[in-house]
Amino acid sequence: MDINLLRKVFFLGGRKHILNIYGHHNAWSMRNRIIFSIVLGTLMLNVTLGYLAFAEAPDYSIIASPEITSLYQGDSITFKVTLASLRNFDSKVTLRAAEIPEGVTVTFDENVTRLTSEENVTITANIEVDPEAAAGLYELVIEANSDGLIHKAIEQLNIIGTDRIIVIIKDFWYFPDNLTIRQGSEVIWVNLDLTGHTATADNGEFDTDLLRQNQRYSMVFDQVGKFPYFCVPHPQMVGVVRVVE
Ligand SMILES: [Cu+2]
Repeated sequence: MDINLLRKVFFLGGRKHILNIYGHHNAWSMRNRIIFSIVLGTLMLNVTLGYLAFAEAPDYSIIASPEITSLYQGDSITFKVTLASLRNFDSKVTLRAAEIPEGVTVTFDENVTRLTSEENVTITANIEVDPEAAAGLYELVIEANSDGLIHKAIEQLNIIGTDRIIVIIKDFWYFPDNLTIRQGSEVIWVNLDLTGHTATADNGEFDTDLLRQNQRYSMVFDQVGKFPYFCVPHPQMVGVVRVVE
């Protein structure tokens, strides 16, 4: 049998240099062109199917506003959760607070709502903070669920300390590292690490000096303002105390 015929039929041609219209040799064999076409075709098909499966499916969005809510220990406040239909989404949506700090309760005016493309749905959420809840800046995660289609919104919750607030030093960090307190409140830093740490104000307003394990230092903040601080042996450890009226 003619070996050249076999090569043509089964694309075993190897390097068949074809002269193109510019008279240059074309290094691409017919087999490479076919493989390239198949790969490109498959990729485009995948992109198309992916687009149809995800982008075109009805969906919805959720946002919480305002982005950050501040309240005192023992207080309560409301914020808004807005749901919007995308691509004619029309279904029941259930809301819940998925992640909340200890001592905080979140309730919604409506837990279940029907969302249609007619209009956005805005639900009022109520936050209640126990007087014993730890002051600090937290993230509240609000989860919406519609038959397993889940979306989340994050509400920043700043619990303002009103009396005596403990900042734990552990694993080379301050907890909370971002603290707002009412004027005249006391902050106590307690070091739980084996390693010694300090909380030293950038501008010299206070300095705990080196705290050994289980040692503590107390400071009453009488002046309104923002007091960033850091750890002298580990300057990457940083925190801030904000004092409000
Ligand atoms: Cu340190």
